[in-house]
Amino acid sequence: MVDIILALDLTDAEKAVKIAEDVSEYISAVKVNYPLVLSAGVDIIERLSEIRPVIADFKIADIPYTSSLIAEIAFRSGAEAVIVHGFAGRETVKAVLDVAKMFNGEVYVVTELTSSMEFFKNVSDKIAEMAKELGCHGIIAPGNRAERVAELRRIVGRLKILCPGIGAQGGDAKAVVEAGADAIIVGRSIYNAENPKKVAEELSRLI
Ligand code: BMP
Repeated sequence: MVDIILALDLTDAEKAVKIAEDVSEYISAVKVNYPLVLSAGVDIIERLSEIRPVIADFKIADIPYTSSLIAEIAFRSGAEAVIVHGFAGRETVKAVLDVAKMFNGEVYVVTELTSSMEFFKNVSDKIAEMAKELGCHGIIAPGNRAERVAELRRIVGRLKILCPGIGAQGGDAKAVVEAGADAIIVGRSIYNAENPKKVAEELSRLI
């Protein structure tokens, strides 16, 4: 079973909540990122978590101490999972994992970005290995590069693989599912659609 995670990169809290409600039956979680939290406030996490579990995509990438503070705010606000940048190093990822354990939360590690491989080449495989070694819950892998999803799957074994980059960034949902994704992360293709519910329903049928 492959999940759809809704990426709600909106700046209007009411619109965000409405779309999450509209498509809730087709999604397994809502991913919030800076655009929504910085405009609506961190309380939006709790509000959305009444609809579906929330993944706080703060792409934490700081020193371990600061990273643990960010993770703690996310979990205290009701997030079920946080996303951390693997390039920040294992001490940072470990610090976030320690906080997650206190909240029974999950940690997902960004291996490489969908938008650029400029500095990730030769690094992302090592990040994936680290995520597995440390016992993270999963990784974020590029849904617009299905061949990389397949390679990263070989590295992380049974860890979860969540893939953004579907639709608006050119990725094909079916191809990443065949490559081994556990979930696709979809934003603009759903929330900018005239009928978000219809798009979510079609995507769920497709995968
Ligand atoms: P969209 O479907 O509108 O392209 O949104 C993709 C979402 O996934 C955004 O929230 C973005 O921050 C996130 N994301 C990404 O696109 N590529 C990555 O490599 C990692 C991400 O978290």
